[in-house]
Amino acid sequence: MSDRPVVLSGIQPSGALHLGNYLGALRPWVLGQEEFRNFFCIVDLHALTQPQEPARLREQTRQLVALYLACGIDPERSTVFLQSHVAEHAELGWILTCLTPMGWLERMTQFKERARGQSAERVGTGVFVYPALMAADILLYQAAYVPVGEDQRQHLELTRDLAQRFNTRFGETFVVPQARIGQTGAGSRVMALDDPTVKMSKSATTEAGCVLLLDPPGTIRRKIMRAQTDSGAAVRAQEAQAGVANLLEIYRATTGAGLAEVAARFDGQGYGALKRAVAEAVIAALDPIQARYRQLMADEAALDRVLARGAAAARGVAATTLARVRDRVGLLPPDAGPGA
Ligand code: ATP
Ligand code: LTN
Repeated sequence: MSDRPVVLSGIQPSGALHLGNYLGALRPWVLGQEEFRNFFCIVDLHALTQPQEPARLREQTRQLVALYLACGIDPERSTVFLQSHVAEHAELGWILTCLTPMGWLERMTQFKERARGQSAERVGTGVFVYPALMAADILLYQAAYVPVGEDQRQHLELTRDLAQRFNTRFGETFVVPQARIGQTGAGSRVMALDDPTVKMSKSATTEAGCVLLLDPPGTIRRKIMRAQTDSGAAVRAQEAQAGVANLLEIYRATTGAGLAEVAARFDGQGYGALKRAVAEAVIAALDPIQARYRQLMADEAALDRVLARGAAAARGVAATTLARVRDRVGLLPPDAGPGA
């Protein structure tokens, strides 16, 4: 393997991707393709923590592969694969689950939010133990960095704690990974358009709050024009409240403009003008992605070939780590018997 630092990240195929996924995750991945040795996974086993209709899960998984590539992930330079194609994830996930105290998992905000208001009879156990599987995804590849949005910080801390716990108990085995959040400027936490106090999310927010990467231009315009703004009448970049601040951030992230430039352009302008500019900037950023996506979806066999190649490459690395882990914890190797 090359001596570039290893990066691993993943997205669940649990619904259509939105602008937050792009600005917080996919785009930073694309920008790091030269600098790092990259593993980009579609975490389909994680999607099973929520009820999924099988045909729909298959479809969303293919769509997500196409979107990875349409956003600029180059399978010649980065390893793109499905988590479920590399069985080592599930196996290391189990070993790490056994090392994870319940108290650590009970503190996870995402779990608390998903479980809120539901009885223990109804919340799937997968939602609870999921951070141990996420840790396995990362530690199998000895990743140094994990580029994610702000909402994943807590899961990354748990991954680091697990890596350290394993290393202390069984000897140095895992690289302790670092989260990379918002390294490329804006985008680490894109807020919902209709309620800028919560993050834009594919499952938790309303359709109106979320610009989907595949939304047609008219829909994008409508959603952004209806976005919640502040109680004032004109833009003041320095004193903007949540709604306007979010729109300014989206503008910055999609155009590459600096803070001063954005303030100079919009200060004193009405909210309508800001929204029109943001809508056009988002449409311009998404247009080439949508065109490329349509081309890629027209050739499913080519997408499957990318996944097959990615899984083979990923397995090679994952198997090496897992063999060491198995040995460290005292599991006999499968080829140790007579005649092996
Ligand atoms: P769900 O609502 O189903 O949990 P999600 O919309 O939060 O989904 P994930 O699949 O959990 O999306 O996240 C994929 C990646 O996108 C993660 O790295 C996550 O941190 C990032 N991300 C998600 N939402 C945002 C957001 N609003 N702003 C910035 N990054 C985000
Ligand atoms: N928990 C993440 C998805 C995820 C992930 C990972 C992200 C699963 N495994 C490994 C980075 C690295 C989420 O809900 N967004």
